[in-house]
Amino acid sequence: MCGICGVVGLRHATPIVFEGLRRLEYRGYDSAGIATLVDGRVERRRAAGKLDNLGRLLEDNPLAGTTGIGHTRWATHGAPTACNAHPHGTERVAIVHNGIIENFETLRRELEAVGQVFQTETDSETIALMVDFYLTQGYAPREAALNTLKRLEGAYAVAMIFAGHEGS
Ligand code: HGA
Repeated sequence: MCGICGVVGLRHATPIVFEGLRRLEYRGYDSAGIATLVDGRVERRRAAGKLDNLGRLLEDNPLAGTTGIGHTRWATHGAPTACNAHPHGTERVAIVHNGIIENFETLRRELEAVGQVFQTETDSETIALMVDFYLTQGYAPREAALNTLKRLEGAYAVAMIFAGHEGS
């Protein structure tokens, strides 16, 4: 079962989020990832397999920033690959998701029709690309998130970070 965690703080976020994911390991997972805001930009690191794989990736490619989200994934939609690992997102937003979006196929078709390009096989990426779509339409992050949540069917928990919005 997935685990999600996030931090908005003054200290380096990655070690805190990583420790949060360690504490969630017992739930079982097939891949893991972390996204932070670095100088206002969304940056992600994701790895298939054990958290140690993500740890090695982070040693080679450290992730700065004081705002971050993390995820341990137990795949329901899409193979357990690094590409399908959370966080999902664009240059404007990154999200982690626990649960299943029952109506993701409908939402995916809608988003593709307005030009959003999917990179994964997951139901979760629909959340990221719908929030991203609303952001491009001029909605503020909170409104973009709320508009998106209204469209989701299923059971879920989500955490999001927004480019240029540290501390929220
Ligand atoms: N449906 C998402 C998240 C899976 C999950 O919450 N597992 O416990 C996915 O497949 O990535």
